[in-house]
Amino acid sequence: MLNIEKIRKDFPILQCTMHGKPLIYLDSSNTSQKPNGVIDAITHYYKNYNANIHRSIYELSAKATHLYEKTRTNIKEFINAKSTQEIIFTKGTTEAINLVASSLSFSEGDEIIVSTMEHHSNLVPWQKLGVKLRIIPISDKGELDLGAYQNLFNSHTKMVAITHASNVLGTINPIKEITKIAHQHQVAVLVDGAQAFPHLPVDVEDLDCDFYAFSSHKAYGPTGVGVLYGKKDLLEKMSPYQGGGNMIERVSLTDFTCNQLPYKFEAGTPNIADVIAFDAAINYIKSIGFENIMRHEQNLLHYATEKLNNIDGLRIIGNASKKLGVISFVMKEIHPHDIGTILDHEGIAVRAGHHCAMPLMERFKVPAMVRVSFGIYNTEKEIDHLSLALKTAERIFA
Ligand code: C6P
Repeated sequence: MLNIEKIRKDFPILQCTMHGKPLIYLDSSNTSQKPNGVIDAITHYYKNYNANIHRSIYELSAKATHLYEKTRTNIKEFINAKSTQEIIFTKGTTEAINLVASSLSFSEGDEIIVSTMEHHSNLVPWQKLGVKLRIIPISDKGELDLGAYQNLFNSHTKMVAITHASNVLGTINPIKEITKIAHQHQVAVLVDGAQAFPHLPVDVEDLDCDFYAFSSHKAYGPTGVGVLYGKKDLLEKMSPYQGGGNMIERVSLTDFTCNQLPYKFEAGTPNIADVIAFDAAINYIKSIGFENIMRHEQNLLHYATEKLNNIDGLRIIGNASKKLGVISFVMKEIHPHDIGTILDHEGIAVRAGHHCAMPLMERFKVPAMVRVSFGIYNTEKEIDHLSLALKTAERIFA
């Protein structure tokens, strides 16, 4: 059994009060809180190793480079990639998807298959290309219609870009099956792993996806860092994303040749401190173990679902059979923003709005939803407080 009280002590922010009440943080899908090890790693780097990487021969720079590359190796092993050349550091999931959109060559008439439950980050980069998007519909429970998916392929299909887990519905999509079908049509698959990566084990070899994008800040790591995993043969064929230092092998006044992978896609001075601290976040997750994380978050999901279902006028949106610890809901007569404000005054942080998934709001015919999302530090007691606050809101508005 996990000792959650001990885990909570690793997260200094959880000792804070908001509006005079203890903070109840239920917005980990937005960004997770950070344990001491991650916060300390940032300070430690600036106090002891601050130097630019890959450029200088002095010891300080060599140390910084070593720590930066250590994170890459850790991530390669964590997601079971074949080589560190397949791990590209980006600003986050959004930049990782934009990198693929701008570096793979697309032409007029190409089609990309996406789903109704995509975050804007997995829609807009493709829309900007002017290609046609073909949409996988979802059921009222919030599950993909895989039958419809199979019928979307044709000779113009260039890519499937799909989320591993919905940030609104919590639905965990069957990526292995989706990839298998796409590959039968010789179509590459990009997986938006922003939500799944912190909560379940990701094995890119087993999934067999061609690209997998994720962010550090949702996985107990710092903001401003993310990863694009890509199969080496595909990355080799892609053009560089940005031009500048580090991504080149040789430059003349008229042309350049590219550096080898992964540096070809890492132009300029990267976010060194935060990449190094991401290593501490990965190690933190490893120290708890996904088996424990998933058991705890699934318990919270079931406990909270039961509690919320007992509140008059509250409707949960997204009831997939495989869900992350995410619950979105609406309440009769109360706007989600009002619920967010009422909860805030009780010290409870939730997200209210369109959750960067406007097409999904349209699908469920609501302008906005309230979302609670769990991390390893949440407790049933916090859910009791949430439930009580929602019941009070319901009484006030009734
Ligand atoms: N979702 C949420 O509250 P970045 O901002 O690049 O780290 O992640 C973007 C992103 C991409 N895909 C999915 C499925 C996501 O959930 C997110 C971020 C946050 O749901 C902030 S909008």
